[in-house]
Amino acid sequence: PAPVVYGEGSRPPRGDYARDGLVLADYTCPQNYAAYTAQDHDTYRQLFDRQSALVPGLACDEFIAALPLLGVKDRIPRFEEINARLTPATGWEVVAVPGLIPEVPFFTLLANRKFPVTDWIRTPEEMDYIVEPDVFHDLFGHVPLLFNPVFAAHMQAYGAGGLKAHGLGACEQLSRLYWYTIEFGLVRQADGLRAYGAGILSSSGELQHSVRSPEPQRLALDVTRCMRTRYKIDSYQQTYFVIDSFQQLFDLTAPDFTPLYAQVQTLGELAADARNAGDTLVSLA
Ligand code: HBI
Ligand code: FE
Repeated sequence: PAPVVYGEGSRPPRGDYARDGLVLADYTCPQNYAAYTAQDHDTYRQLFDRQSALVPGLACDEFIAALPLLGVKDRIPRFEEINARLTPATGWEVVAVPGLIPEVPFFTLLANRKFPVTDWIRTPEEMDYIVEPDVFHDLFGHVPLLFNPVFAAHMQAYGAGGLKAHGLGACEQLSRLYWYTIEFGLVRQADGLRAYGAGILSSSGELQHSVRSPEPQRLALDVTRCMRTRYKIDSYQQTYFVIDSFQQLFDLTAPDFTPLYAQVQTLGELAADARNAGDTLVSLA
């Protein structure tokens, strides 16, 4: 299959896409549960135990409330075990994919409330950092918030918007919105800043950094500013975008983005750490 372009830079997908004809046209494949080794299950259990101990006070309330709904945590879950709870809750279904997939199949799955979950897990050597999403990043980072009706509706709308963006040649701009919200977004709660982005929630180091460090700048989410802002895929973010609620995220991203894409073209791109007049800074306190 074609190499997958993932946002700002393409990298060779790691999964086994030619799995003797088991990878379908929509890039989904069966979760080959028997292929997991005892080490794979142990890696999942260690990651889950370490990360769930870190989330109190750093992850948003909705994530904390939904995390137990993943069910098993001492082994890699069977995706149908998760779907038994997820589908009745918000109509979403977890489907297995061999890794990063091209943007149109990705958006198409989201638009149909199917969340693509990579079916392999990292090696023990990659415990602290992995470039490409694996089953732990996808299940621990992304799936709990799919139990939240407003966030689940946003994710479906994002998929539909992605198919429109593809038609407009605006996927790179939309991938920045995905990056700075669904992957690395922060939310302001009454008791302070919390993480809701999957890339943060599944990272042992960035969870603390994103919510507590004075180093990065934090901006109130403005969709145009966000889509102008380049990002790096292999270091902590230098800029985080903050929402006040998932309802606000849904409302901000509901309108047709066509005029915003034009504005982004006119105003031009900004570096990941750019300071820009007109930004609304969000303080740590
Ligand atoms: N594929 N499996 C998978 N998971 C992702 O999160 C993903 C993808 N392909 C493309 C992609 N994300 C991003 O480029 C989106 O912004 C489209
Ligand atoms: Fe992700």
